[in-house]
Amino acid sequence: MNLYYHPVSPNSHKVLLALHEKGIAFQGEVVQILDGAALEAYRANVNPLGKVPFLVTDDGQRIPESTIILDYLDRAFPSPSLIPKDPQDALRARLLERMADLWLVQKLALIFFDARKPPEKRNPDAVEIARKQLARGVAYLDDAIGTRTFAAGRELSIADLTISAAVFFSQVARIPIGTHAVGSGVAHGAPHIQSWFERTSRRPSWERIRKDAEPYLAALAKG
Ligand SMILES: N[C@@H](CCC(=O)N[C@@H](CS)C(=O)NCC(=O)O)C(=O)O
Repeated sequence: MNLYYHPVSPNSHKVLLALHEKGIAFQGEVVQILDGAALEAYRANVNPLGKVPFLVTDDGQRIPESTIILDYLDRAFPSPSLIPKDPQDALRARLLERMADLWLVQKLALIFFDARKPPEKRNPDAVEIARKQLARGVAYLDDAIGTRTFAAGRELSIADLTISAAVFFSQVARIPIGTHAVGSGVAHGAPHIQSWFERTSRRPSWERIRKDAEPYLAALAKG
């Protein structure tokens, strides 16, 4: 099984967390998504959508979309399950996973990539809307997590994977979700997310991801 990914990409982190938590052996293929020529070669030769993560299974299935890859992995490698057996908990896990993707990861990505553009190509209106929606998403998830050990159900689930990937990326993007203000003029503390993330990010799966990301984070910090 081959996973095309980038070590700082939150959508890749969701999938890497699932692979590590389940102890699945795989071949990791880093795609340099910030290098235009490398990304174009990947789009032409591997994944016509030009996005990571992208999974190629041993029986030849080619699966884009991180959430669908999580679904595939949970069916193909059921133990430990990352989608709760209890239907209500499963619904909650899927809901919080979607909320973290749509309201956190996607808004953070918009803000992050806008800031990397030359000033004349930036879109301050879109960034302002994204910041406000990000703050709403953070408030929703902070309330949903409350004092729970895991975001949904009694065990780690896809909700924990995607929310923690979003929080890690918020630190990379320097819009940290936690006790800091999120967005311009939209101060929002997230004490529940912060204490949950402190615990969740101590898992060995996160330690592996942080180690893999280190050189890329150092390069990003240099600009
Ligand atoms: N909805 C997709 C989004 C994938 C995505 O946007 N991946 C980013 C990295 S986190 C990417 O490949 N960016 C490269 C680009 O857009 O050029 C998923 O969940 O897998």
